[in-house]
Amino acid sequence: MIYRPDFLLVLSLCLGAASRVSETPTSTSSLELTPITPQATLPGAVSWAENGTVSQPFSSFLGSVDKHGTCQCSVSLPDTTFPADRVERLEFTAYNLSQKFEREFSKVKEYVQLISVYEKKLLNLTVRVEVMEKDSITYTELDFELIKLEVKEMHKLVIQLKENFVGSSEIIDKLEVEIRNMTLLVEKLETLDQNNVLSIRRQILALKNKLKECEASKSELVPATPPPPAPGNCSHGGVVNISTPSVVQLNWRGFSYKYGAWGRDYSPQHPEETLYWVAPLNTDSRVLEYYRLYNSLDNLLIYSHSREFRMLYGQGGGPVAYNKNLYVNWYNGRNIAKINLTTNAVTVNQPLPMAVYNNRFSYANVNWQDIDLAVDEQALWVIYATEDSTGNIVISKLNDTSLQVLNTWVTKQYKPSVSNAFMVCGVLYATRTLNTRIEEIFYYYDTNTGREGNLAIPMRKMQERIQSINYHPFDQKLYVYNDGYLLNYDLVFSREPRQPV
Ligand SMILES: *[C@@H]1O[C@H](CO)[C@@H](O)[C@H](O)[C@H]1NC(C)=O
Ligand SMILES: *[C@@H]1O[C@H](CO)[C@@H](O)[C@H](O)[C@H]1NC(C)=O
Ligand SMILES: *[C@@H]1O[C@H](CO)[C@@H](O)[C@H](O)[C@H]1NC(C)=O
Ligand SMILES: *[C@@H]1O[C@H](CO)[C@@H](O)[C@H](O)[C@H]1NC(C)=O
Ligand SMILES: *[C@@H]1O[C@H](CO)[C@@H](O)[C@H](O)[C@H]1NC(C)=O
Ligand SMILES: *[C@@H]1O[C@H](CO)[C@@H](O)[C@H](O)[C@H]1NC(C)=O
Ligand SMILES: *[C@@H]1O[C@H](CO)[C@@H](O)[C@H](O)[C@H]1NC(C)=O
Ligand SMILES: CC(=O)N[C@H]1CO[C@H](CO)[C@@H](O)[C@@H]1O
Repeated sequence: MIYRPDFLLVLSLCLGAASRVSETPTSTSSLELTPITPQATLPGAVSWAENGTVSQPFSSFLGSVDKHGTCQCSVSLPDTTFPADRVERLEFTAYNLSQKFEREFSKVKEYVQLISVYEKKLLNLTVRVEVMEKDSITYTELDFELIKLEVKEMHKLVIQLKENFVGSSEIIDKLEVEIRNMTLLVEKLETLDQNNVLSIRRQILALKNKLKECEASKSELVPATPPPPAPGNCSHGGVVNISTPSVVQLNWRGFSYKYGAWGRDYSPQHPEETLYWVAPLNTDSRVLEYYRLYNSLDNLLIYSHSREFRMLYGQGGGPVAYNKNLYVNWYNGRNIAKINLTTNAVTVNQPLPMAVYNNRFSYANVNWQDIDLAVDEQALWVIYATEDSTGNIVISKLNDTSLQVLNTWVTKQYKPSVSNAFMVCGVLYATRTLNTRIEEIFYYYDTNTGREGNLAIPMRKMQERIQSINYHPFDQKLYVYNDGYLLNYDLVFSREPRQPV
């Protein structure tokens, strides 16, 4: 290719549309096009002249930017053979640049579309939450205000974003991720509510209404339930009844995590403090690896502001929290580990003397719970069995600092025929399965007196198997893990004090 000496090279990059949206491409182009500025002549320009008659660089240069922001450069070349290859490269660069810009610009357009879709979704969500609120059923415990707040915040964000849209695509990228995150959160909340809490609450409400009707029809015969004793006060006659369950929710790992435990930390110095823990076992029904902490029941209910920890490894659904420590049976042995709930560090790991483990004498229908820890008004306890006890339940009071056994009681109740157990005021209560809907508190052992005996307190349940039971002395509730669902029960105590022996 031979060009005439008076050849005028005009490079025109149509970047006008680009600079309207973003400033970066303009600066990028000026950078990439430096080879045609006078100071930086095309590298090796001299050598193009095949015969050194005129071996000088460009004879003149003109550059201007028109009112559309279009960059125009005019170069007059000396009388010589034109370096076509370099022009081609330049043209490629220009082409590359405009391509790149097209891509960026289309990305930006995509974001605008995405954002308007999110905006619609958010509006929809807000409306739906409002409809749910107007529904005749009351969801007092579910803090819908929180959800609404989040949605509103997202909405505000989207509007701000639209207004300030002339910013760089990097900021838009970040905001887009944030919005996507929040949308996901709200969507997750929504599905969780719809699938679990809301529908089960409806069932429970129907059940409660039926019970109320039933009670009303024989109200003269049923004595009013006595007021509960003061929290931590044990001057009552023990458990005589239990409420119907209130379903708190499905555990955070989902429906397939049927095994596990949950509860509320009890710190005798600060009994009113709220720290809830949820520990679904892995699906092998054995390994306790992950657990979550919530600083309030509201947070637990909407699965928010949790702290998640991993341990290596707990075993079974027997753990309990006491004084901001979690006590668990350590994997594959008779050890009990004490885990600091602030740091998740194992601070003590101590064998429980004589205890059997690994399904030697676990509970009926519940595996890997040979060692079940419990907390009540008086102490940290462990419920287990030994070969010497021939599989009967053994109760030991533990020093919660050192995990040394302080005292031990051997009962006459065979552990594998019990579905679970808990401690209240130094009294062990054991349950058994009557059918798929009803469990029964059928046995007690009082460590204060050494007395044991039978009870017949029916305990309704949502799912077939009670995986674990934990008692909390301050709210006097049971925390039950029922095949993946977290249930709460209120205990009813006898007003007559226990007779000392
Ligand atoms: C144009 O871009 C392609 C790939 O994006 C690259 O391989 C090529 O070297 C570029 N050409 C120039 C002249 O920059
Ligand atoms: C908004 O919600 C209604 C149901 O309430 C649904 O039919 C509709 O598809 C939703 N619209 C969007 C954009 O999600
Ligand atoms: C979005 O969520 C992911 C994972 O949940 C997280 O790593 C990321 O930091 C979040 N981004 C923003 C901007 O919140
Ligand atoms: C427990 O309650 C009983 C009666 O309500 C009261 O007499 C007793 O002093 C209380 N005990 C403690 C330790 O608070
Ligand atoms: C025990 O509690 C249940 C559920 O609240 C109630 O229906 C029943 O009447 C109570 N039984 C006694 C003996 O108080
Ligand atoms: C847990 O560890 C932290 C940090 O070492 C400590 O401040 C806290 O007192 C510990 N908690 C308990 C209950 O021991
Ligand atoms: C529990 O163990 C700690 C540490 O070994 C000890 O200081 C404390 O006195 C023990 N408490 C009881 C009641 O034995
Ligand atoms: C073919 C020819 O004449 N080449 C000459 C071009 O100019 C250079 C430098 O001026 C000479 O070295 C070459 O001999």
